[in-house]
Amino acid sequence: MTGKKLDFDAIVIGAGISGLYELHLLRDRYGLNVKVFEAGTGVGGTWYWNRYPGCRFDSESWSYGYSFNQEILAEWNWTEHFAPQPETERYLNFVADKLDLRKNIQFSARVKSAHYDDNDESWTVTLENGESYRSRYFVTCVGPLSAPTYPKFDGIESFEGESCHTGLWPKHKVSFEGKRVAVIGTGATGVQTIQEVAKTAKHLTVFQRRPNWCTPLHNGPISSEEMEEIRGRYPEIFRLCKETASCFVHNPDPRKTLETPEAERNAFLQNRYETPGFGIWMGNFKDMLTDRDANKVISDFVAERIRERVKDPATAEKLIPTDHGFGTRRVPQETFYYEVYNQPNVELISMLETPIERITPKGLETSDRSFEFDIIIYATGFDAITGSFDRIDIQGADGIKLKDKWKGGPTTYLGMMVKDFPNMFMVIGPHTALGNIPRSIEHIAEWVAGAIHHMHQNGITFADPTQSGVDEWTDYVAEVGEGLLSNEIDSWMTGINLNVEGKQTRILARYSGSAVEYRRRCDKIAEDGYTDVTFTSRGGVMANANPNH
Ligand code: NA7
Repeated sequence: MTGKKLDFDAIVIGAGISGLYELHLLRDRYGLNVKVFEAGTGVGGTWYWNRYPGCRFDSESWSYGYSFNQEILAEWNWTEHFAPQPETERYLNFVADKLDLRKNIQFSARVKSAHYDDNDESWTVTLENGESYRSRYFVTCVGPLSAPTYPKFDGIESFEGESCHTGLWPKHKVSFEGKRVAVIGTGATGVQTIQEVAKTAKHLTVFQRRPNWCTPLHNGPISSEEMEEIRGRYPEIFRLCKETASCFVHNPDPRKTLETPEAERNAFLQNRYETPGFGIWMGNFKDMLTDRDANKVISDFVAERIRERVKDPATAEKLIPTDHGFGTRRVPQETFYYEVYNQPNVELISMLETPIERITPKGLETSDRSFEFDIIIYATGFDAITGSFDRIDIQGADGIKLKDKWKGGPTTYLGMMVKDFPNMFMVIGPHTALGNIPRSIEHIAEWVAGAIHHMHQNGITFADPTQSGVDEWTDYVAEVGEGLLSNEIDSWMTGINLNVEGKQTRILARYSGSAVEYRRRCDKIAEDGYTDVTFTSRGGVMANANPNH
């Protein structure tokens, strides 16, 4: 043991939705000395970085905000059912002020490395500016979609116009008026960007590789009377989110798709198509995401809607996915997205037919044409789930690197702990329930804070999950993912990112079972005294809370 003084009880990385709540819990509920390091200049995480035009929720705003604080619920008014990014960023600033969180957050502080010290059971966290701090507990709140990735096109640096990645969007206003704009990528982000840029750009060229199944968001304003009515329903809304598999307000329909009479089925699908938000994805026939024939029914239904909405039949066909069924990749939610392709100022280029070969100083070249642009927008996604961990040099006991440990895919305990990375906890790491994410965040942040409090209170200085606990959890994550069509498809949800070396093979990136069962298991483990976690106190006294394990 070195006996060096620790700077903090806990260091948290990230001041997004997870980090803000974790700080509040550890500091205000449990009285710990906490420091948060945040790379941005403000709070918000995802909602700080993703300030691209058209960025907004796909979750109902009123089901997305924090549920733990009555004053926040009473005082904050959402103005749209699916709030735009500026409103969400304002909301998270409001929360940070309300809970007086800023004083424990160091901004513009990107973490470069985090190393566990076996000698005194602490973590040393080093920032890019060279500053270094030590703490007993180390909590990652780095977000599952926070490591933006660019395509590896030749000449990408040579472009003389303006170019931006949606996940690193500048704070200044980018005007598209009179400009020739390219958007590369048509995931959830690209779709939101495209429908916004198309409103003002002189010309917009969309470069699409694989098309996605997009469905209408049906956003609308919330009047002050309606907000009061929603406020009255908060207990009911959050209870419902606790009961659904995905933490959304939508529940799947238990009927079997093919056993439902055709007319009734079509009426239901039409109703789903007209329902705001993810009703069509999370609140559809239950077998749609597991049964290929059922999935084909809904895919055909949505394909017909695309054909109805896009005037040019050839363009419509380019927009209809043929390599995956509806809902097996993340469904982008749209507002007149397909109608954009009826506008004379918008052109769709299928990169499956004519791939981009290089970026040039004036624009880009595909296999059959060259284009000139004033602005190129990269809506090319993220090195998801493990990517934000990979970007930090995280080393556990005996200098083992997390990146190496997870080379063949992550192994975790409850998605919150990793064997040989003692005293490290993850809020939304791999193998956790995602869905309507703040609902999962609240639960996981509370579990993690509870475990840390347990350690702190009992003088426990070392916590590491057992190998058998990790194996069991990893097997369980695999088991609940079986039969789910989405796990047979390449997407960020299965850990694929063709722009990142080593991310070409599908992995078990997330827990794809029910969030209700996820929480039940985690809570039972905590109640039983953190089964399958080895606890020790400095000086060698075993402090395992559960004598049976
Ligand atoms: P996504 O969903 O990963 O989408 C990225 C898009 O960019 C997708 O259309 C990709 O095509 C395309 N892409 C990525 N790299 C390339 C290259 N090299 N060439 C051509 N096209 C490329 O990211 P989003 O940001 O839209 O959304 C991520 C999540 O954030 C979203 O699900 C929400 O939960 C929030 P591909 O499909 O790989 O052919």
